[in-house]
Amino acid sequence: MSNKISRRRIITTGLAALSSVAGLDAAAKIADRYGLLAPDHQGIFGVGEALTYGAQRLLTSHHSMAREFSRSEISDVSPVNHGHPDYDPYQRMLFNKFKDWRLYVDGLVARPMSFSLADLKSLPSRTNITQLTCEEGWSYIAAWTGVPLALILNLVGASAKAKWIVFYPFNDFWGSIDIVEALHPQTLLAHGMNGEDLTPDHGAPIRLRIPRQLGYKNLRYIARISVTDSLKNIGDGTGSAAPEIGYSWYGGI
Ligand SMILES: Nc1nc2c(c(=O)[nH]1)N[C@H]1C(S)=C(S)[C@@H](COP(=O)(O)O)O[C@H]1N2
Ligand SMILES: [Mo]
Repeated sequence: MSNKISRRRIITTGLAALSSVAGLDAAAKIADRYGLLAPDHQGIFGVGEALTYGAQRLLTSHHSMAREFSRSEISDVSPVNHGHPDYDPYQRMLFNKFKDWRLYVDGLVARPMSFSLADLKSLPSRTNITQLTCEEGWSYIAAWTGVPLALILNLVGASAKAKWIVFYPFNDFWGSIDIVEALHPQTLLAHGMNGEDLTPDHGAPIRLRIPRQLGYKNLRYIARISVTDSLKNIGDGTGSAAPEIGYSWYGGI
């Protein structure tokens, strides 16, 4: 409890300083209402993370869009960060051209569903030409085509209580995003890149394409998506595998 109060005070002080119009009380109410605490915040480092997360959420709102580019700006080379998983069951799925693959969507939903790749490709799609930026210092521009994640969440009837969307890929690099990011119009379950099917190295059969966040949030080779109101009991409770290797849960750019 005391831990919660002190965290809240630090965060709301930061919000008040940033927004300047809001007094401390108003900032406290906003932080409470939106639950502006990143799931991996803890101790002294967590405070910085929570502040950035809370401040960006207030300042950028639901509607801020990542920059989109023209076709002529698509990069000639699309780097790959480590290849696709070289072990079963991914290799088996790949061998069968993902005919046996299904995307499972479960959790706080009215209708748990699974989708074949053909199902996903038959849904309305969008193409965004955006930049993928890796935290290691490289980036490239590509055209990603896929189903808006919001559409999938509507199909399965995600609960109004939904706060986090958790992604389980074929490797152990699982992760999560919040519902605001999940419903953002540029957030795609991408099955295509530069007019072709997604290659294995770029995340086949589908990857999360979330251009407002750094490369490491753009999870590849997804097998299952789960909707939840709490990350506490998932993994170590910090919302992804990323904090375990030193990356913060929030990768906004
Ligand atoms: N499942 C999974 N997704 C992942 C990764 C990973 O190791 N496993 N690496 C991430 C990182 S650090 C980056 S920069 C991007 C790279 O995407 P690309 O290889 O398609 O360029 O994928 C991200 N998605
Ligand atoms: Mo990355």
